Amino acid sequence: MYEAKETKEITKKAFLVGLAEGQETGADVREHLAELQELVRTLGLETCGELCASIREINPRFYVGSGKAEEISQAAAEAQADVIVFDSPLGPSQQRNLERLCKRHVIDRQEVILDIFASRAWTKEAVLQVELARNRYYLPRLTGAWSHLSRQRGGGGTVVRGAGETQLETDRRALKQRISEQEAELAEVRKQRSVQRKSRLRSNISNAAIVGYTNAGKSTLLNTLTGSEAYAANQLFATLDPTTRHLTLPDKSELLLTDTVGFVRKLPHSLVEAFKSTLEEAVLADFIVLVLDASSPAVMSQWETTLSVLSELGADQKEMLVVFNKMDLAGQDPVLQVKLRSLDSEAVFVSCVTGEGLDQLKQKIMYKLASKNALLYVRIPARDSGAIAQLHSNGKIINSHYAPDGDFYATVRVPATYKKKLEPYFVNENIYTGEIPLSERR
Ligand SMILES: Nc1nc2c(ncn2[C@@H]2O[C@H](COP(=O)(O)OP(=O)(O)OP(=O)(O)O)[C@@H](O)[C@H]2O)c(=O)[nH]1
Ligand SMILES: [Mg+2]
Repeated sequence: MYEAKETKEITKKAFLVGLAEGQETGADVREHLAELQELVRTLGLETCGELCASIREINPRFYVGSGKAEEISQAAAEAQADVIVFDSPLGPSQQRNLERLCKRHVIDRQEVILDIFASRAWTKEAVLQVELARNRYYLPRLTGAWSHLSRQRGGGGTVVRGAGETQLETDRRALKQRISEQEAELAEVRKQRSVQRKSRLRSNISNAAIVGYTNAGKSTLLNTLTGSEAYAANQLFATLDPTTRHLTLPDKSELLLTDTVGFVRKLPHSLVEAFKSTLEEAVLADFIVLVLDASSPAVMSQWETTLSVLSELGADQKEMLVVFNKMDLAGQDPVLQVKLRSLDSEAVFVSCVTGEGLDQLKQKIMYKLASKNALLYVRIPARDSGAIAQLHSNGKIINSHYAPDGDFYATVRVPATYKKKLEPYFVNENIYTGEIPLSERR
């Protein structure tokens, strides 16, 4: 299990606060707190107590009413907590007021997620994206007497919080400066990523993005299908950088599969913004392979979160292939299966551990590809050399030969949108074999 060494020394115990707002029930809050506990554990903190409450409206001073804030303060003191973690997003001044009242660090789910991302970021792009997201989050919080937990940890800390106003002003200016530098650097990275994408698009191979809640098994699925070795582990946000692998299906059709960063409830907006270029993989793919952990008791809300993040990215209308993973753990409970089917009647049930359902998944991918691509057998007359060149750049030639009279025969896979252009040359369309039929050979 992962442990953030630096954090362990500073903070050991976390007191969690979950609030039912609007239509949320007590069960919802407990589900959210169970996940928050997992997130906090990922940071190396142990949970020493928790408090659930429901609130009718958000109090501008403490987020909760002052009586409830007092209650939280006492309970955290009794539990000897080092830090209080709210599942709800706290504004900068609410956070400050709570810290003064409780005399402890007070953070929210968003900051926990930002810190996990910071501890996971290895590549230049991921480090840059996380630091930018953190700095944007910290800018309005750069004030007050409490030297901040995360700042002490020093992950993305570029500015040391000073004691007086003047120091504070200097810090703010420096942080703003750093943010605009990072924005410029990230714009450069985005440019490079779009060049890579263009070359992938030019390759005429369909693209699919694997998306889903964190820990659903996305990287494992990529590895199982393509035999690659992307990092997969039983931890939250194991993957921050997209990995693309080539998949050849039993019918010889091909696909580029990209594994992406996982989603979570209340993914901080600054992170979604900063990770846009990574998350755009989902927007730009031909279709989405949406993976869900069927064994998780929270599978329904994970489904909703995944769809809402996709909609925030503008990718909720994309074609999707829904995959319920970890069926070895979920078992054969018919009630669960009906519940999952109700989310998507076309969904595939798989287990990356036992291999169950993977053949069916490949079948479905093949059907998807067949609807996007056309497999054609064409004859291009010898005099039409321009058309032959175009065929090479727009499609994938599976096999070909020149007849004695110089005519060019080929079995090609082309994007469905290009098929019309080849109509004058059709010998046969929608053939399902890479072989040129004998009857057509001269
Ligand atoms: N039992 C079981 N475990 C699985 C299955 N698929 C994946 N896992 C495990 O689930 C954990 C998470 O898998 P990952 O592939 O890292 O999940 P991910 O969706 O890529 O997670 P992030 O990158 O953190 O978003 C790992 O410990 C896997 O071994 C499965 O079908 N059955
Ligand atoms: Mg992963």
